[in-house]
Amino acid sequence: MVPTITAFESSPDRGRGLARDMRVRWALEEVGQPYNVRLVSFAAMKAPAHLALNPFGQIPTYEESDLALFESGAIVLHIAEGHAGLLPDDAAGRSRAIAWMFAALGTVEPPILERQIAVLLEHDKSWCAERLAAIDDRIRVRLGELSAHLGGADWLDGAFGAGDLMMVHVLQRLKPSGLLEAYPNLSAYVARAEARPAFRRAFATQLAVFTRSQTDG
Ligand code: GTB
Repeated sequence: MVPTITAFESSPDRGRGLARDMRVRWALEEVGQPYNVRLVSFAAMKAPAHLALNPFGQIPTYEESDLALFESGAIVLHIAEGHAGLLPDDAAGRSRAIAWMFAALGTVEPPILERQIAVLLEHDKSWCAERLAAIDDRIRVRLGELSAHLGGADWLDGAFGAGDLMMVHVLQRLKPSGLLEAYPNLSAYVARAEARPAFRRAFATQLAVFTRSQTDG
């Protein structure tokens, strides 16, 4: 059965691929699984039909037969477990790849999200510059650690996989900050992932949604 995912009807990121449906689209493209997209407005996300899929009223969600999932990490893991291509065949390699998914979401993403909140919602507060500097320090610590682990390798643990997909999507949100540029191997890592045909297809599809939402008014 072709799964259906949800995405913003009109994404606040203006088609830059930063909303979390992008991770799910990318995973589906990597494994060659066709999918449908149901676009939802902000109002629809908070209405009972969507809350039945995601109690927090957010995108993305994933529906396939009688399975409904929310949380981008759980959705990407479900896709990776059901298809070849995003997780290694051996049990230890699979566990390590899942550890990298958790690392992306639980260790690297939180200070990056805090930064975005500070920039978007707290920029007019007297303490914002100080807070931003403290957050940036925390981000630099994580980037330094990640950069040291990656070294000269192409991917985090052998072949490209679900851990890289999640990590790259998390790092992409740092682009406007300029923080990533101090770590050339991480910038190259992100660029390498963005050159993957599956990434490009997923990116183009979500961009087309935004472009259409602008022309349709
Ligand atoms: N932990 C959940 C997951 O990983 O799936 C978080 C899901 C989430 O935050 N979804 C956001 C959402 O639905 C969209 S992606 N927000 C609406 C709401 O909470 O009411 C977050 C996002 C939004 C905007 C940008 N942007 O403009 O750059 C980037 C990312």
